[in-house]
Amino acid sequence: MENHKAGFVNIIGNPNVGKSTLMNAFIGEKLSIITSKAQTTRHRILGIVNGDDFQVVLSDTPGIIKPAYEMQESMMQFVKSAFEDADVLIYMVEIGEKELKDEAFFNKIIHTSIPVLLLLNKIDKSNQEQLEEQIALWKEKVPNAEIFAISALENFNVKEVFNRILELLPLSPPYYPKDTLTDKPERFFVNETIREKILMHYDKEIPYAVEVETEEFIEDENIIRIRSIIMVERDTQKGIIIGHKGAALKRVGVQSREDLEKFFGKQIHIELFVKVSKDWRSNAFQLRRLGYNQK
Ligand SMILES: Nc1nc2c(ncn2[C@@H]2O[C@H](COP(=O)(O)OP(=O)(O)OP(=O)(O)O)[C@@H](O)[C@H]2O)c(=O)[nH]1
Ligand SMILES: [Mg+2]
Repeated sequence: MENHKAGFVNIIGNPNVGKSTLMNAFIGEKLSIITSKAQTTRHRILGIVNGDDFQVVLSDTPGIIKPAYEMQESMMQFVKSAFEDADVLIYMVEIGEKELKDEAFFNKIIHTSIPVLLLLNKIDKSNQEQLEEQIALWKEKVPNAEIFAISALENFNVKEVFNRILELLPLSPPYYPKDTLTDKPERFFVNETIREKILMHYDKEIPYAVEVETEEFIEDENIIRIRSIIMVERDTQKGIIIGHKGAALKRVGVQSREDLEKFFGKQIHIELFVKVSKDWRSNAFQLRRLGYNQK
């Protein structure tokens, strides 16, 4: 145990830059949901990589935004907490991006005493010239960071980043039992999988007006029976989610089932219901109940 290394590696950055894609690439499992829409991640999700002599506790966080309603305020609290307990900070940017929309966070990053790895992501979409220009730009903006050009999607340079993390981690016993993969319960992954399908298939305000809650998760030897509630803010949204003759909701159910069967390695039976909970995104009681921390 004397040579054991362990620590927290926290991933922060603007929405949609690929933070969750990176986390999943490190873990080798689909822990965090990924979509092309901004604000896909709403919570802080831990993903743990265990080795004989190390434990890397990664944390995926929501993209940094200026909060417009209470749920987003709570999302930014998750980002702040990720700052506070980091042993290594990963600041992720994507090709073509200029800087963090939130100046206060940006200042924290450039002045922190924690080692910062700046990951320039999505380089599969760039050419050599653009890449060099971007690296020079970020060197100037975040002089305290080590820069890695990566593609989280194509798993390019991800291993190199991981090796560097191992070098930077302090000597420490593990924080979690060595077979732990995440801090979130099974129902969380059910909720998130369903929410991912909703983000993928609906537009405008719908993705942001939806929260999912799993009421029943009953695991038998060969099958898991799930009943989940899709919560929306308005009656009109309920109609849109269900769709003509229930076809839209059915598609969400079928695709969620397929993903969850892979994730849990068991047959899944899933029932979905849609419920209106007026303005839940600004309702302190609902937010607390749904696991968003309140000040
Ligand atoms: N071309 C390319 N696309 C990527 C790469 N990494 C992520 N993406 C895509 O970028 C989009 C956003 O990825 P996410 O991992 O959900 O991004 P995020 O930073 O977690 O986003 P939020 O949770 O909304 O803050 C998805 O469509 C990904 O497939 C990459 O290396 N190359
Ligand atoms: Mg994310």
